[in-house]
Amino acid sequence: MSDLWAIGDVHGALGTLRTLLQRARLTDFEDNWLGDGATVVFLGDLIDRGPDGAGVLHLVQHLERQAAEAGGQVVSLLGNHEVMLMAAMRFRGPPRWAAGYLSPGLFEYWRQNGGQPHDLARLEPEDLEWLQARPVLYRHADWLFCHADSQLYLSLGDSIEAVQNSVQALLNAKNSDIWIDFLNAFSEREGFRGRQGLSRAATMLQVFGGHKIVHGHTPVFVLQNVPSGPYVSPYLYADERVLALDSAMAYQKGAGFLVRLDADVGRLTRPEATGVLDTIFLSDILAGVGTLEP
Ligand SMILES: [Mn+2]
Repeated sequence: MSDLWAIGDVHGALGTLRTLLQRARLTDFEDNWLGDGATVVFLGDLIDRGPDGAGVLHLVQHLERQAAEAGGQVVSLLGNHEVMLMAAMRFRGPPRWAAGYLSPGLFEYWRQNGGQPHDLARLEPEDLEWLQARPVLYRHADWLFCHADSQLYLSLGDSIEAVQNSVQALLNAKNSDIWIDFLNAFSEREGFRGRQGLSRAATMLQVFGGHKIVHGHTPVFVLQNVPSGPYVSPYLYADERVLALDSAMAYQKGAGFLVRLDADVGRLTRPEATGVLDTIFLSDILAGVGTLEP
């Protein structure tokens, strides 16, 4: 099996992302793909909150092209912030939006949730097309990747393809109420916690395939009830069937990790193992390395 890497919510933290990718030797210092046949999965929420969401989006698109040429693969999932951004673009329509002509304020909703108007100014129609085409679920070997620890996915279909089709239909809806309902369901958290969460995770794996779910969306430090910071690591829970990877890299100086998942899945089942082989922490790399997002 070829190398498999995953990274949680980047949220505009372009400098951190570049450092992590370079350190993993997935890119060179000019952001060119070095990963050969590797697969890198981005778990969604590339944009908003941090300083350079548009830059992150364009870097991921660039790597997607270069990886494909080299026989590798970059997979970038749909996150709720991608949906929020699309809603903001679609239902903006100033000055009419302000008068409630098109929407009850999806632009404002996006902005209040970390939307950065300077990112919008740098996005092209092709970017919107790219966002609209994001995969919602992705399965690779034993891993099932999704953005959110939400019940959403099971309500959208009983196969990866059916979920994709449902989401495509939602993203084509002209009625902003449909977008709002979708966003509310997508923003739910902690759906894999507790007894109910355990059975929900088991059902998801049964329906969509795979042995473990990998998600972003809810920062690890929130799920673990620990202080945020650079020493937070991937979190395996729900009977070790769910792996959380949102490192909160845009929130905290020195936070951020990139994880390699192919090396030894068995190791994840050992209770004493903290995470996965070859986790690259920003805190390990930082001495003297560039600038970090505030
Ligand atoms: Mn999210």
